[in-house]
This record gives sequence, structure tokens and C-alpha cells, in this order.
Amino acid sequence: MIRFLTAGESHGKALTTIIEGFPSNLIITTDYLNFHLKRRQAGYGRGLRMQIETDTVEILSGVRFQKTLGSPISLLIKNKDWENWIEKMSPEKKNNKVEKITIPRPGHADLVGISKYNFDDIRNSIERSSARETAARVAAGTIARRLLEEFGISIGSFVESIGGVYPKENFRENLFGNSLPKNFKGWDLSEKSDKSEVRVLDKDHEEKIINKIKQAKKKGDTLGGTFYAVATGVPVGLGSFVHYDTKLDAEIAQSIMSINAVKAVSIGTGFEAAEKFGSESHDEIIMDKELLIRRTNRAGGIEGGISTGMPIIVRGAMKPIATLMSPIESVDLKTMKAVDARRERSDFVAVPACAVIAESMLAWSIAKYLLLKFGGDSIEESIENFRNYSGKLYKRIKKNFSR
Ligand code: EPS
Repeated sequence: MIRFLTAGESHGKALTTIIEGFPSNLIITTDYLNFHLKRRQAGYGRGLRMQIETDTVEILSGVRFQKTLGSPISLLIKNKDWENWIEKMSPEKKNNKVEKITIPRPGHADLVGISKYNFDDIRNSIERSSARETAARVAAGTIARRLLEEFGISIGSFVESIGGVYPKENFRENLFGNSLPKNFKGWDLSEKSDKSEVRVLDKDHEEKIINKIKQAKKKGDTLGGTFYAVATGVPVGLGSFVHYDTKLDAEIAQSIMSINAVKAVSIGTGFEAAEKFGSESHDEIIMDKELLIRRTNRAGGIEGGISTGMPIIVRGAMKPIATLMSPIESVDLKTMKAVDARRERSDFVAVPACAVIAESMLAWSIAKYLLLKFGGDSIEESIENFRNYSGKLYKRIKKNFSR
């Protein structure tokens, strides 16, 4: 079973990721990791922090001559902003000049954090709950993505809406209707959306969203939105119906929901399916030459907690960023009096980044179940196990049922 841990505070010295359980001989390059880290930093609506950081990774262990060794992989991403926070974030004795933060921001982890951990300074809550940590996750998810590529699995994403601004023609219809080009790959979506400042699929939509973000900025306000992450080439049979915690959809939902500020996740048509007839919701099974496929993909590639072989389609919703320049009401914990919530440097919108993080988390979840089914000690052994299964799948079904 693969797993990863991240460590690091938002304005601490660095973020660290330790990744365990990957097979040997998987090719990993620093450039590949940095390419995906950079994608997470982009997007119209980000705050000044992204002008300070240029996230780059240093591989500390687990890789030799660009190939994994099967041992734990550790990665380091330095925080450039650390230089401005050395005193405020020191692990050594406190300098009493360092200001305590006493006013919690509604919607952030400020108040719950100090309540739970018995802190006397909100800064202690802010640091680890910050979405800065997602840089370390993208590093882990990018290693998972590299693995998936070896199996022909491709992942991409796009932003569907920001602040309630949806496109005229929503690409989701193509996803659920299965009217995608034959050679469509998940990554095709990102290739297109990465060209947009807000990671949407059409120019007119981009313009409308940017206008909406400008309005929000002017008001000192923030916005959230919705996004899709899609994986193609996923084989039939990942995940299981035997236990609540072995279902692939449950695993993916947890992965996506764990991203900072994500408040809803659905697979396939999700909430809309609850409003339809069964005949409008399910995907007819048809023959395509020797293969059993689905006419549509409203299930989003998972039935009974198991991958169907169709693209996995995940939708997520991110709430607006909690730090407001025109704040709502809070309480100063020093005086216990009503005040405006604390203003501090932050993003206005981070939905484009969130979609990139969702790609990484989706990659991680699929890699976890892929290796559970096919994992060997080396990448070569894992691919051999996969080919052995996939190549014989339909012949096996035919044989079992013709007897
Ligand atoms: C964040 C606040 C902002 C964001 C940050 C998440 O950082 P700062 O407080 O330093 O201005 O920019 O996101 C990142 C640093 C990042 O790398 O994504 C928060 O409070 O969650």
C-alpha cells in the first residue's frame, strides 16, 4: 500500500514529503515534478505570495540516476518567504516582540485550531492549515501520475465555474454523454485549460470570470467555484464492493474533500442523478468489437465502488477563500469584543490551483488501487501483472459464461 506524509508550515523553512511503497525503476525527473508544481501556482486571482515563491523540488532520497529505488522517496520544497518570517516562525526561544494574532477569521481554521490545540496565538493554527501544504501534495501526486502514465492512465482537469459563472456550452455533457474523440486523454483537458488564466475551456467564459474576479477584488471579497478532474485509461476492476473502505469512489471522495476549502465532491452526474429516472441515469452496456463498453458515462467510471474502464469523472466545489479585505464580523479573543475579522495577505480566488491539486489527489487514489491490484517490487513486474490481467479480461468473461 502506498502512502505519503507531508510536513511543513506555510511560512516555515520548507515543505517536506515522504512517499512510500512505489516500485523500483520508475523514471522520475526533477523537471517533471517542477513542471506540475508550477501549474499549481498559476491562475488569475492569486495573491502576492505567489510572486515570492517559485516552487521547485529537491529529491533527497529514493531516486538514483532518475529511477526510483523502491525505498522511501523524500522531497523538499523550500519556502522562499521564510526569509521574511525567520523570527516569527523560529523553532527557538520566542522573541517577545513577535505579535500575537488574536482575531479569528470566520471560515478559516483559526478558532477551531486554537480551541482544539490550546494555543495562545492564532498564528499556530494558521500555519499548518494553510493551503501552502498542497504544494507538497502535488509533489506526491506527481509521482503517482508518473506511475499511471506507464499504464496508459492520463489525468487532467478544468475549471467549470467561478462565482457562479458557468460556460454557455458545458463540456461536462461530452464527458457524461461519452461523445469524446476516440483517442481522448484526460491530460488533453489540462493542455487546453492551462492556457487559460482561470483554467477554463473557452475564451468567452474566461473573460466573464475575470470580470467577476475583478468585481470581487474591488469589493475586498473572494470567490469559490467548481472544477472537474478526469482520468482516462483506468482499467476495469480497481476498488471493491466488499467493504466501505475499499470502494474506489469513497477513496476518491476523501482525497478530493481533503483539499483545503473543498466542500463538495461528486462522481459522475452526482447530485443530478438524484433528480432523474433510472433510465436516464444509468449507462447501457454495449459491445464494441470484442469489448464490453458503456454507451454513456453518467456513472463517471465507477459502479459498485469498482472502476468500469470508462473515464473517471470527479467534480468538486471550493468555497470562497476565508480571508476578506472587507471582513465580516468576528471577536477579538484578547478583549472578547466584536470586531472586524483580521485582514491579511491572501488569494482572492484559488479554484484554478485547486483543480491542479485535485488532479494530483486523483492520481494518488488511482495509483493506490492500481498498485493494490497489480503492484510488484519493480515497475516491470507491475506492468507485466497488469498486461496479464487486461489482455485476458474479455476472453475470460466469454469463456466463463459460454459454459
Ligand atoms: C493561504 C494564504 C496565502 C496563499 C496560500 C494559502 O498565503 P500567504 O498567507 O503567505 O499570503 O497564498 O497559498 C500558498 C502559499 C500556496 O502555495 O498555495 C491560506 O491561508 O490558506
